[in-house]
Amino acid sequence: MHHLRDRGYAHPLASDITSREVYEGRRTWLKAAALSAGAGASLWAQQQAYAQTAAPGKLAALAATRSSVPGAMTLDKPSSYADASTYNNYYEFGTDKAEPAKRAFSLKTRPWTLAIEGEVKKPRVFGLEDLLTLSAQEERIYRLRCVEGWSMVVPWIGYSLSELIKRVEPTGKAKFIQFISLADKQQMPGLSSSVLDWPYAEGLRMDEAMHPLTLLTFGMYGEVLPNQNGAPLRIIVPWKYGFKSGKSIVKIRFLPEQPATSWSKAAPREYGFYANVNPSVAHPRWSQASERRIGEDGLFQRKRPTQMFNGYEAQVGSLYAGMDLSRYY
Ligand SMILES: Nc1nc2c(c(=O)[nH]1)N[C@H]1C(S)=C(S)[C@@H](COP(=O)(O)O)O[C@H]1N2
Ligand SMILES: [Mo]
Repeated sequence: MHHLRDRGYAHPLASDITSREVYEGRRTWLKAAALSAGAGASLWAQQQAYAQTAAPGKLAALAATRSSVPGAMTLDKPSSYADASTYNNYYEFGTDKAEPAKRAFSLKTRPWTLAIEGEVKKPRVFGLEDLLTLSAQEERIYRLRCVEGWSMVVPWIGYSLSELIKRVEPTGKAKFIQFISLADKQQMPGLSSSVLDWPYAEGLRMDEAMHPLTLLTFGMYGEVLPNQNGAPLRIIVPWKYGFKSGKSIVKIRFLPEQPATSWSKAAPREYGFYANVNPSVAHPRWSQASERRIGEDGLFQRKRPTQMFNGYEAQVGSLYAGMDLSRYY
C-alpha cells in the first residue's frame, strides 16, 4: 500500500512478477479496497493514479521479474501509459510528437531479425523469439531525459544488453558498438524527409554497452512495446539523452573505431557521441539545467533540476573518470 502512495504505481509486492494478470489483479484489489473503505477520497485518488499507469491491455503481456541491478528501480513516479505511448520522438514516423502514435501501425514487427556483425567470434542473425528468451526478462523503472528538455519515467521490460554481447564473443578489436534501426520506406512514412541520414544509427563505447544498466528492451508497463516506442526491440541507455536509445533495432555492429551517429552527422555542434545527461553542459539552443516532467505540466508546476548522468552517477560516473565532459559532450 505505501508503495502505491509513494509512487502512484502498482508494483507486485508479493510475487515480484509483473504481467498483465498481476496489473489487473492489483486493479481488482484496489476496487475492493475502495469499496470496503467507503471509497475514501485518498484511496480514490490512488486508484485513479493507478488506472493511468496501467497498460490498456491491448498488446501481449510480457512477464518480467523485478530487476536487482543497482539503480534500475527509480522511486520517481512512473509516467502514465497514455503519456509514454503518445508523446514520442520517432522521426521515421514524423517529427511531431503525436505522429508516431498515429502512424506507426504500419510497422511490421513480425517476423523480425537482429543481425550481429563485425568484430565478434560468433556473428549470427537472431530471430525475435530467440532474443525474447535469451535471458530473463526484468522490469526496470528508468528516467528518460530528452535533450529537448522534457523527461518521463517508464517501467521498461528487457535484460542487460551485456547478456547478448557475451554470447557473440567480441574480439579484442571491438571497442565500439553501433545500433542500426530499421529503415523501410514501405513502412515508415517519415523516411521521405531528409531531416536525418537514414537508417537511424547510434553507438556506444564497449564499456558503456556492457554496463548492466544498458537495457535491451522488449516491453513496457507489463506488455510488449507499442510500435511508436520502438517495437519489437530497442536500446535504453538511461544516463544518456534519449536520442542515444535507438528504436526498432535490426543490426548491431562491433567496431574498432567510434562510429558516426545520425544526430552527430546532422548537427555535430549540437549532438555529440557521448550525450551523457549533464546539467552543466548546455546544448547550443537549450540549457540542460532543468527539465519538464511530462504529466506534471501545469501553470504552477516547477521545473525539476536535471541530475548529473540523469541521476545514475553512482552507477556510471566511473566510466568517465578523467574525461573532459564539456569537450566529449
Ligand atoms: N529509430 C529512432 N530511434 C529513436 C528516435 C528516432 O527518431 N528514431 N528518437 C530518439 C529520441 S530523440 C528520444 S527522446 C527517444 C524517445 O523514446 P520514447 O518515444 O519511447 O519516449 O527515442 C530515441 N530513439
Ligand atoms: Mo530526444
